[in-house]
Amino acid sequence: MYLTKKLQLKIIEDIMIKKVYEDSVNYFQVMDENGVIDKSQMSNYIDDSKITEMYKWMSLTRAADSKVISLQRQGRAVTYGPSVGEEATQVGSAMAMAPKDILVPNFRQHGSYFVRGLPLYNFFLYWKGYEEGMDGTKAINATPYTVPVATQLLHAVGLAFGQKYLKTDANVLTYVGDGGTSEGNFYEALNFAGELKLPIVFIIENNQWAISTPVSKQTAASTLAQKAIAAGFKGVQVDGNDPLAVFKATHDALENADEGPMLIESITYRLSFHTTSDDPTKYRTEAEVDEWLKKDPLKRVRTYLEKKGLWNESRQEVMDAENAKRINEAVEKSEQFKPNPKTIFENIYSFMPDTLKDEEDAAINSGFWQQGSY
Ligand SMILES: Cc1ncc(C[n+]2csc(CCOP(=O)(O)OP(=O)(O)O)c2C)c(N)n1
Ligand SMILES: [Mg+2]
Repeated sequence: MYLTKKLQLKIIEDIMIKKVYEDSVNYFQVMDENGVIDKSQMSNYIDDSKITEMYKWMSLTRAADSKVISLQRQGRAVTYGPSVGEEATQVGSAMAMAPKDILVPNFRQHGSYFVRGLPLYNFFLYWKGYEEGMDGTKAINATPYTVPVATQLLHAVGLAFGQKYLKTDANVLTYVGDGGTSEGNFYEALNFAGELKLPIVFIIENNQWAISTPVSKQTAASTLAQKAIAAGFKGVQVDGNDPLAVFKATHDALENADEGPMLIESITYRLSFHTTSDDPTKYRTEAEVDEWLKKDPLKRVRTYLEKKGLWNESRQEVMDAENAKRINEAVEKSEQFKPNPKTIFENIYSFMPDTLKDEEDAAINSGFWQQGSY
């Protein structure tokens, strides 16, 4: 019998090649952009009072965000990366944590900090430029903001390893941006977490941009969630502008974290600039932003609550006024803060090297600041 070359190859392929691995990534949403809920997808731990709470946290986050931007524009705050548009990812996930769990953010998860209980005073103090603001993270089981992209992931993995080793029963929740997934640290963290089956949940806050690099130029992979597969655990995509979906994915992942890690790719959008020193009009269109404005997490949750009779304009006004009052008080308090200039020298090492001591003495002697006057 004569067999074409193609057929011969096909027979060889059938005999010689077997599929050794296959996986898939699911995407899910609970509340759509019109505020309509798919009840079959809803977490048992969510009810209308929780949804109202989510709305309040997201609103506080947005209000605090615009306050720092305004302060920065007046020279009263340092460079700041806003979270506007990303509140559902932050609030939805942080609300799924137990108090004992540990939060390891990057530099943008302001909403997660608020939900965990970081005082507004600490937040504004930090963004005024004082590291002391981050002292408040100890009390809320969180690590400070981390600016070097993706480095927080290995810290998070170390913390998760510690929890497992010490059998504390606490889990770790950490975040990384879409850009951060191209860092070596990201792959190393996933690999460790997978191999050691650590109690950790990774959230990729995929806001579509890494400064001016769009996610389409970040990777050839169709999803970022699939990157978990190579590390031996599951990845899932959620609508990151839907706090209910983010809550559910995070809650499920934390509940099963004793069996190992989970990667959640939260699809959201950075509605504002990367930081106060960026101008996004240089690299993206207004039409793109307009499309995402329709998916604004605050808008959809408010629509839902209003339809249910749980929210209205007068409640909104009361909440806005309360938020503004709390924010202004915190800003005023942070502006009273008297920094200790010695921290420039003393916060670097656990001990004071001689060379640094010499620099400190020289600074004092030069009258750069008067010792004891602070
Ligand atoms: C190791 C490192 N490289 C570069 C930078 C400069 N940088 C700050 S944020 C950023 C982009 C991060 O994008 P992404 O991970 O998507 O997070 P997003 O800012 O969108 O929240 C870059 C390149 C940095 N801070 N750290
Ligand atoms: Mg990004």
